[in-house]
Amino acid sequence: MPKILKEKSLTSINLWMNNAKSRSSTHYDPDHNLLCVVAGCKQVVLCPPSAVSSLYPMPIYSDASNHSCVGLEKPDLSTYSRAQNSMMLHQVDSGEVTIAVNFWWRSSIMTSLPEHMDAYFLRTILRRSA
Ligand SMILES: O=C(O)CCC(=O)C(=O)O
Repeated sequence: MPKILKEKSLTSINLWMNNAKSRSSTHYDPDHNLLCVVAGCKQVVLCPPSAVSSLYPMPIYSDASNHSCVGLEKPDLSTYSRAQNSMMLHQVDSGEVTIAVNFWWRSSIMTSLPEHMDAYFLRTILRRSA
């Protein structure tokens, strides 16, 4: 574990592996993480919070409300016209063989919302009931 994280109270550790070029969706994460590339290469595009409205976040009631409707490369400007002003959130491109680990810890926003998963479970229950 990286020494700079020794004061952090980690909530999870994820392993990312791919054997062909890949691209993540454009999204934000409610918690913080440090992404460490162990082998291969990643390119991360980061966008400021001020760009969010230009990136058409998925509806808050959807299962993926932290994801964008548009990709960063060649967005469909006829449907998502504000995307021409934006770079946003983040998207990760991985090289052909890449292994990475990321270490996650609670953001202050998530710490102050300990029941944050309630909305997700409520949505899931309502959808199943409908
Ligand atoms: O490494 C990846 O492919 C995705 C990582 C990511 O999206 C993240 O750390 O938030």
